[in-house]
Amino acid sequence: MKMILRWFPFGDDSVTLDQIRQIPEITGVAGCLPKIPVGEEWTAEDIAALKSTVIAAGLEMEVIESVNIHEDIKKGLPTRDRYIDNYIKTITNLGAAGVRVLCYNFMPVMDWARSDLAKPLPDGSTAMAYVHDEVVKMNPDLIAKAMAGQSRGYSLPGWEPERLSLMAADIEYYQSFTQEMYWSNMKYFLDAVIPAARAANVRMAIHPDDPPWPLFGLPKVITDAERIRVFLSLNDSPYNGITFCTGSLGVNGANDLPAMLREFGGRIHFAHIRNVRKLGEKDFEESAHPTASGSLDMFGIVKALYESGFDKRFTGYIRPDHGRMIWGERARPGYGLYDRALGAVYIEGLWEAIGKMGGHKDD
Ligand code: DNO
Repeated sequence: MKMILRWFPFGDDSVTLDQIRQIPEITGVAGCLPKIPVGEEWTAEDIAALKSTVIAAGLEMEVIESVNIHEDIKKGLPTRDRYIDNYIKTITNLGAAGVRVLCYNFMPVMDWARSDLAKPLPDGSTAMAYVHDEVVKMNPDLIAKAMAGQSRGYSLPGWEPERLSLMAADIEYYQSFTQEMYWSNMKYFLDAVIPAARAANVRMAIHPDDPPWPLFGLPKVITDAERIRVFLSLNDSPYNGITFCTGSLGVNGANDLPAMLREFGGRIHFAHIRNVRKLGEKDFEESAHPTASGSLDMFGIVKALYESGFDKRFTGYIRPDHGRMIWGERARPGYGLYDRALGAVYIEGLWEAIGKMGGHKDD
């Protein structure tokens, strides 16, 4: 297993690589290049600049997050081929730079959504929260403004300015879309990029939709076991896999996360491990990582991940996910240092205990 942390380069993160390196047992970061416009190639030079910064700090960069997919690909427009070509070049360049996993999403229009990026909790910390009725009452413009206004000046992944200006028109566009049309555009994308991913030895790992239910009439993709089954069958290659995000999938009470981990084990290339406190059927706040802090059984989840052979088949990249803001930290919402560091060490503790208690049946 390799524990890593998400990090945003070139001055766009309050957390430094030197700080990350001092978190016990952290081996590297999940890097990103949010300044490259969606749809453009990540050149070998761009990637080399990012990688050399990370390596110089004594960390690895074997995982990349958020090579975002141009909306024309999701919409299936004739212009998609140009953007798919760029995506293939990016995958090839990432593979050549030693990147082994690419975490991306196929959510229409926007990445994750929250109604509050800094909800005060009783212990004096703040956390991101989602109240469904509030989100549906807000039009997308208002959400975008609220997300930007609460982000303390940091860019939020998936909420890049060039996407926001087109948001209302894009949402309108998808109203006539069926789920089948969306699957078919996804298959077209996968069939084009997966052979390149195999050639470059980069495992593609799609991130679940967050939240995992319909919003603004947009199609949904990765929300539950049934849809993950469909997704994996669109292209059967082991290079077509998933990022298992417990916080995203876990707010849907019908999702049995340990059962899903056991079923999809061989196709899970990256794990985002975090807890959530469910406050209603579609309302939640992002709690601290331990089981007792939220609604998910983190022990059961990590045990199922361990027993699925996560780090036996392949490297087993894990990162703690969004943390609360604690100890007065001011950082990009969800991506401060302290609570994520606590999360990392908690997950490492579970991992060690599960291993020592028996771990793999064939050990
Ligand atoms: C949220 C992250 C996501 C993820 C993207 C991948 O915290 O897990 O932003 O990186 O969906 O494209």
